[in-house]
Amino acid sequence: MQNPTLSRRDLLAAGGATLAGLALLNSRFAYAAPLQAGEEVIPWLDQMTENLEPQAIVNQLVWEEVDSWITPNDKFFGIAHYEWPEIDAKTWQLEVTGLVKKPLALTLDQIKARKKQEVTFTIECSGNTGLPFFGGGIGNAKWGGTSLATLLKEAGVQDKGIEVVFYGTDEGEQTVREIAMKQNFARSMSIQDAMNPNNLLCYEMNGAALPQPNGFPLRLIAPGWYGIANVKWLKRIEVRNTRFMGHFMARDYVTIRKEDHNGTTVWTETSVGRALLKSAPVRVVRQDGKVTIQGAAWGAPIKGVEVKIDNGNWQAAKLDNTQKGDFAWKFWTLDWTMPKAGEHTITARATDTAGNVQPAMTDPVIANKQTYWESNGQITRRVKIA
Ligand SMILES: Nc1nc2c(c(=O)[nH]1)N[C@H]1C(S)=C(S)[C@@H](COP(=O)(O)O)O[C@H]1N2
Ligand SMILES: [Mo]
Repeated sequence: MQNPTLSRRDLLAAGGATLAGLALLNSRFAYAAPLQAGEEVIPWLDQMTENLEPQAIVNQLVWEEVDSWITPNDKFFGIAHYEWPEIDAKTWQLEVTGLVKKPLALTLDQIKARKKQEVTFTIECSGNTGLPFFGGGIGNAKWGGTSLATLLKEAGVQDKGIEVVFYGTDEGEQTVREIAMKQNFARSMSIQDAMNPNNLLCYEMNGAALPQPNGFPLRLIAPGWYGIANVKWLKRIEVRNTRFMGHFMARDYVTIRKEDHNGTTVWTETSVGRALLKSAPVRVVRQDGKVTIQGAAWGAPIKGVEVKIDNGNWQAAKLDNTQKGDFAWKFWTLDWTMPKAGEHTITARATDTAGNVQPAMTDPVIANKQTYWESNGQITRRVKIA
């Protein structure tokens, strides 16, 4: 354990010099494993992940090592802002409280006895690729659980209820105006968003019991939302009559941006919520002298991906349509014919079925963003062809 007290927050506060030092701790790039027999991975020259431990971010995805569409549980990233609670499922209960006609308290067995529903969903931390050492905050899993909307309907939301708050078991202290508050990790949604039939009270991940780092015994899975909305180690769901302004809604995970309004610059602060269209080159491989660029695209139903090598034209990548799911990443490939020896850049951009195009890094929506959240700009990686 290199640095037992180093938290993500410390890292962010520490700034550039420390980050450069931390980069030296990284060693995972040496272990890039071939995807298929005979395939040789040509490693990226640029670094996207660093294994800093123990800390708030664990087990980052190593892009070069991705060898399945489903990310195995033991290779799935994990994030905890306060602590990693160990919960005894025998004594644990989920409370449904607040402005409901019939408050509920359910054991894990009672939740598992309800109708089961599954969704394959690529969960990405909204901070992913927004920081130099954090590019592996993403994974794709098949989540199993029971419908949140059905449970809320059973509890019966009162007419004055407008907001649903999800509280984790993990707690920490937040200070606002010198008032120190001990509070649970919490995020909220409007009633309408909470009632989306895709939302799961999830107890299963890739067919196994939800692992402890990913929220055992129960977590919210909100397909189409960034990681932060998917509250782990759930303990209480509460319906309220005002918008909820907890730390992770209103102070952290807030995107600060300069926007143009009729020629004047206005500053905006928005809470991180729905996932955004994004793609990334996964790795470059060589087999029998043939070079292929492999990648992934996610964040919205994907219509296409284009790839630009150096300053060349955008070329259409081939989508792998064998794996389906509007909330899951799509893999793609591009044959790289006759690459010249030397260093190259590879940039990917995705288009969704609604026609939106993933923004360039220079697009004002990205360039005028002052915080690292929601960094869905086009990703460029560097590679050297021998
Ligand atoms: N209770 C609780 N839930 C949480 C968090 C947390 O710190 N506490 N982190 C969130 C963040 S920032 C992300 S990106 C996702 C990550 O999910 P994973 O750890 O299963 O990959 O969990 C979210 N749910
Ligand atoms: Mo996150």
